[in-house]
Amino acid sequence: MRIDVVSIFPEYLAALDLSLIGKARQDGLLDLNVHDLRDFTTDRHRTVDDTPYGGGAGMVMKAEPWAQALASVAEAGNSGGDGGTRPVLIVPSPAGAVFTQTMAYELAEEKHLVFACGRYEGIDERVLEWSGERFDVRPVSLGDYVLNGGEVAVLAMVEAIGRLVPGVVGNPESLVEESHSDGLLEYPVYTKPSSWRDRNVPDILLSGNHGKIAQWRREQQLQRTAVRRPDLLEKFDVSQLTKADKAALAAMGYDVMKDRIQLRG
Ligand code: 6GU
Repeated sequence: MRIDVVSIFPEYLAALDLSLIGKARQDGLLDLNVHDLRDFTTDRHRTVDDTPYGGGAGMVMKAEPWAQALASVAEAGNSGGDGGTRPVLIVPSPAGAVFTQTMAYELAEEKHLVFACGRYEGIDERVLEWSGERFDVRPVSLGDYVLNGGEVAVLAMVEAIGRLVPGVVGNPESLVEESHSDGLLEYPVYTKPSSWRDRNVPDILLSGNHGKIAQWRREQQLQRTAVRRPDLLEKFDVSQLTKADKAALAAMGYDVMKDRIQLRG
């Protein structure tokens, strides 16, 4: 997979040299390129922003440096020259659609992702319109809070997407049993020693009874999701529930209806 990131703070993205994603780059699984937006300006001051039309606080990112940068990375990614599938342009913004694990899975299938990191009050809207001619444009948000720019969001998204690219995570089994992969939060985990500061690992995990352990973990997932993320439980696919799951949910005060799970009362 090829990934291009355009930012006025390319140093922010240095963390992508580290750990799993850094290794994937070294191994040639991820072809990650970070570009400085200012390299696409033509004035002496390398200007990337200006005052907003209509007035108001802050500055807006100018269109032309973005057009130059995006045209350049679109061209660089089109090495086949066959005009195949359009690259996806991800525009991090608190005004975007919320980034989810499902979105990460979909984006992990793409050949070429481009991230356009806005700063200040955002990028001139005409850039997004213009980009639609050569990119599949997706404004994406991490959640309902405000960051100063897209860079930190890109670190999160590249990590979430990159780890799903085949070969990046050494043991693909570890992708199967993790939070959100099946719509539930992960069960709690423990390691040695079995007794630590008067706290013991649950007996069941020391029992060697793998059927019972699997059942306990599933119950923990349901319970944890009910307490921490009732919104996830309420949109959970009921057809994925076993008889034992339904019994566990009933014991926690949930009614399993035909098409959804609902808190009793
Ligand atoms: Cl993707 N960008 C910015 N600037 N702020 C955010 C965000 C993204 N997601 C949540 N807040």
